This record gives sequence, C-alpha cells and structure tokens, in this order.
Amino acid sequence: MKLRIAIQKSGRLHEDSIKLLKECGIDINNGVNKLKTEATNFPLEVFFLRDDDIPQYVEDGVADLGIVGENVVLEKGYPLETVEKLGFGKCRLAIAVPKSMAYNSVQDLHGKRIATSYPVIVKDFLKKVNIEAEIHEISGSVEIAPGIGLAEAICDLVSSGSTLFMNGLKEVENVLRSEAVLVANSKLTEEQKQLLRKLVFRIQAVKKAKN
Ligand code: PRT
Ligand code: ZN
Repeated sequence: MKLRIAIQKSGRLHEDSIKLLKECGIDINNGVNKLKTEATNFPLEVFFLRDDDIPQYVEDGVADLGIVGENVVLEKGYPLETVEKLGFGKCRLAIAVPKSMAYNSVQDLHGKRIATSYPVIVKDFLKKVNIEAEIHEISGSVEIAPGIGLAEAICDLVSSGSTLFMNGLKEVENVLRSEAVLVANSKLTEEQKQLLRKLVFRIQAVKKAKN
C-alpha cells in the first residue's frame, strides 16, 4: 500500500513542495518533465500536476493527498480535508483599483466590473459585504484589465505588491490570506490514515525545527 501525493509540476510551489518532502527524510527524484515518481524510502508516489488540477485529482481519489495553495482549494470548492498548513507560498488575494480612483470603502465597488481568476471566492466576498458588482473571469494577466478598459477593479494574488505598483494599481481590500496546504481525500482507509499520520508527524517536526 502506498500514499499518492499530487504536487505542482512547475511554478511557485514546486521547489518548496519537493524540499518539504526531502526535509521529511523522503528521497525522491526531482521530477521536472516527469509525470510521477516514487519515493525510495517511504511508501509514497508523487504525481506532478498543474496546481489547478490538484484538488480534483484528490477529490476523485486518483491521488490521496495534494500540496496546493488554499486559494485554489477554496476556489474549486471540493470537500477536501485540509490536514496541515505548510508555511510557504504565502500570499493574499486582494482587490485593487487604479491609483487615481477615489476609494473610501467597499461601497465604492458597487456596480463596478471586477476582473479575476477567482470568481467563486470573489462572489462569496461580495455577498458577505453586500455589494453588487460584475465579475469578469479572466485566466491570466489580470493586472492589465483596468488599463485596457475591461474592468474598474481586479482581484488577484499579491505577495510583494510590485506587480500592482507597476501597473498603477493600489490594494484596497484583502479578500483572503493564503499559503500552501496539505489536503487529503476525505475517504482514506485506516491504513492510509496511519501512513498520513506518519507523514504529518514528520512535517510538524520539520516546521518546529524552523521556528
Ligand atoms: O502551471 P500552474 O497552473 O501549476 O501554475 P500557476 O501559474 O497557476 O501558479 P503559480 O505557480 O504562479 O502559483 C502557484 C501558487 O503560488 C498560487 O496558487 C498561490 O497559492 C501561490 N502564490 C504565492 C502566488 C503568489 N504568491 C504570487 N505572487 N501565486 C501567484 N502570484 C502572482 C500573482 O498572480 C501576480 O501575478 O504573482 C504576481 C504578484 O506578485 P507580486 O510579488 O508582484 O505581488
Ligand atoms: Zn495554475
């Protein structure tokens, strides 16, 4: 019996995900350009996927575990179990508007068009603050939307803030704080759960050693 874990194939979470497994004493081959690999000293199979696909693979039980940003987990909305926060991939999902726009409160978003790759989370946020705005879903380069007249505001991931700054935007609402998390399929067998506990125990030890 093995646990199957899905991690990002390439991108911001790839390196840190591999590093975490290594720090847990799990030896795997670095898998760029590979679909999957096996750990040599732990019953773990590693799948390399696009981050957006990870929640569904875990939900479908093709993988038992996944490492992915909370932002993606929430947007997809599957009933996965968040087992552990991992302390990397930290960012926030924020609403930003052109620097020149007068902005006093969330009321100023009323009737505006908001461009985002996170329509579900943004819709939820707008409902919570009781604002009616139009959501324009776009899949990339969200920050250029106000400049080309597609929207008056955007909602996108921010870490340093330099992308917003370079595009003449200012951050006005924090919608979500996010970091990479370990998620699990909600129907693991007892045997799988036991292995998962072993893995989580090691992850917690790695985290403790860093504090
Ligand atoms: O190919 P694949 O689909 O797997 O990757 P991807 O391109 O969809 O995702 P990727 O690798 O960019 O990000 C993976 C995860 O990293 C995200 O889902 C977040 O959980 C996390 N993360 C942390 C970030 C950022 N920080 C981040 N800054 N993801 C994206 N960004 C982008 C943001 O969208 C914006 O374009 O970086 C830009 C802003 O950065 P600053 O530093 O200029 O503010
Ligand atoms: Zn992606």
